[in-house]
Amino acid sequence: MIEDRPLISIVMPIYNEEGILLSAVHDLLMRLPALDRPFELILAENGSTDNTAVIAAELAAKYSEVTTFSVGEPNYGLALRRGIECAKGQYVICDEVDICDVNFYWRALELLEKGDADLVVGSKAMPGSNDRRPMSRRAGTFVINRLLNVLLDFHGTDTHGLKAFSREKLLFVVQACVVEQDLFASEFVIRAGRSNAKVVEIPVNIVEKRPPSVDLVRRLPAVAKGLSRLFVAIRLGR
Ligand SMILES: Nc1nc2c(ncn2[C@@H]2O[C@H](COP(=O)(O)OP(=O)(O)OP(=O)(O)O)[C@@H](O)[C@H]2O)c(=O)[nH]1
Ligand SMILES: [Mg+2]
Repeated sequence: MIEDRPLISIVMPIYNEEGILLSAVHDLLMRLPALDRPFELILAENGSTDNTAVIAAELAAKYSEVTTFSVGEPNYGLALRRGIECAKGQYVICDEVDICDVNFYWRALELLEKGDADLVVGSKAMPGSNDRRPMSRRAGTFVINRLLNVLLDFHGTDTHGLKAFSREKLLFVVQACVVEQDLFASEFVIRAGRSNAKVVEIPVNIVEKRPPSVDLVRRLPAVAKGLSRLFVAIRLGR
């Protein structure tokens, strides 16, 4: 039975994932009890054109720990943000359906619970990491990170993907973010780093359960727009 307030909220944006959603969630639900902490799993859907929303609703009906919502058009950042805002847990873990890395949860929770971090970022690009995605995706991550380093004075090695944080300490950062789509996750990490929060990167092993669902090239206009908006907001303060 779910407790009134879970300790951990796992927020997972989902979009056109009918191929792996059911098996990924079942697999995750089998492994989560080992954490020995009450949890909730929030499936944040928007704009899917396949059966993703229906499967998510069925999972929510079947498992008391699972909830789901759908918000309008495809928008990764908006889904993540809404999920974080409605999370009930003290700690929020952001994961992706093609990753579901419980090993990251363990390591991140240890840092959060000891007070050694307010935000733990799973880095695919720091020493010790092992990113087994296709070369084009790794190149994309490299280019985005260099742009964030140069344009936004970001000092870390990755912003997208696995994250865990104290909701109480970082909700104000989420609410200060101005971009949606893919760059929301980057803005969140960068703004957290510019606040007083303790941000710690840890290396992760990435093996995706399927190839990326959104074409890299089709994402470029939204990423370029988000980067210029972020430059104005963060560097020029407007
Ligand atoms: N709600 C929502 N979820 C999305 C959207 N796009 C992607 N997702 C979800 O976000 C997670 C990551 O999506 P992927 O397509 O694997 O993105 P990725 O290529 O791994 O991203 P990188 O690791 O940065 O290269 C998955 O759980 C997707 O279902 C979207 O528009 N809306
Ligand atoms: Mg992926």
